[in-house]
Amino acid sequence: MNIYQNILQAKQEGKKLLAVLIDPEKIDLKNISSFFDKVHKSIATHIFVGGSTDKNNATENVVIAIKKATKLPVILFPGDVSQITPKADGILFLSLLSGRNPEYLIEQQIKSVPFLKNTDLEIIPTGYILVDGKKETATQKVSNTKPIAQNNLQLILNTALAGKFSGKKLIYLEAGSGATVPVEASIITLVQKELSIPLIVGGGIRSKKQLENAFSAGADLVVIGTAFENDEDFFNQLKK
Ligand code: 1GP
Repeated sequence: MNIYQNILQAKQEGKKLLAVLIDPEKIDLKNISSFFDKVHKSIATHIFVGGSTDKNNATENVVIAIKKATKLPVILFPGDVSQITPKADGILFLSLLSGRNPEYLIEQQIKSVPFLKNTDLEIIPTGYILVDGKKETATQKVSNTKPIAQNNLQLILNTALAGKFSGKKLIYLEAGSGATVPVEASIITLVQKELSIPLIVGGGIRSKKQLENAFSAGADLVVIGTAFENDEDFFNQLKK
């Protein structure tokens, strides 16, 4: 499976993608089969696994259980090096470009090499940009970085383009998990117009309308976590 090629192809065909974000600290593995029954009836195309922290080192077991429950691509979205497991299909190899903390720009990436180099994980270089979602998010606290204000369009755009020029294959525009305000449509449109590589958008999207707004503004792939954690019936609104 070539995850990135599939994302590129979907972008070329104008097919929109939806990732369900599973936080290993929060998922109840006892309910995993009924959870995936709902996922499979929905328009979800990808499973992301990760969180800002994983205090119980649950990621690997969660990924193993997910792989048994679905054929959708399972992609690590790790908060740090401890959340890397070879049992997934791929990994978003993230650099927190909106921040100025070397730990999340390059240190964690160097520390991850011994865990990555002998795996079959598809490694997808991803520029990660945190914008202000009007709530102090876990990403902000754990990474000890500040999000970019949503009215600072030029800085958001230049950060995304600096990521592209550095060779990132994806840009992930993030308002932070549980954000009060998702990334504004105008920002998505501006970045998408200039970017050409696929654009992921996430954080604070909890209604079908907000999902459609992000897609029509230009997001190629939207990530939703909290809304599914709070109410699995949300999948019923997103049926195929
Ligand atoms: C967080 O973008 C993801 O990193 C998803 O955010 O949990 O708010 O859906 P939510």
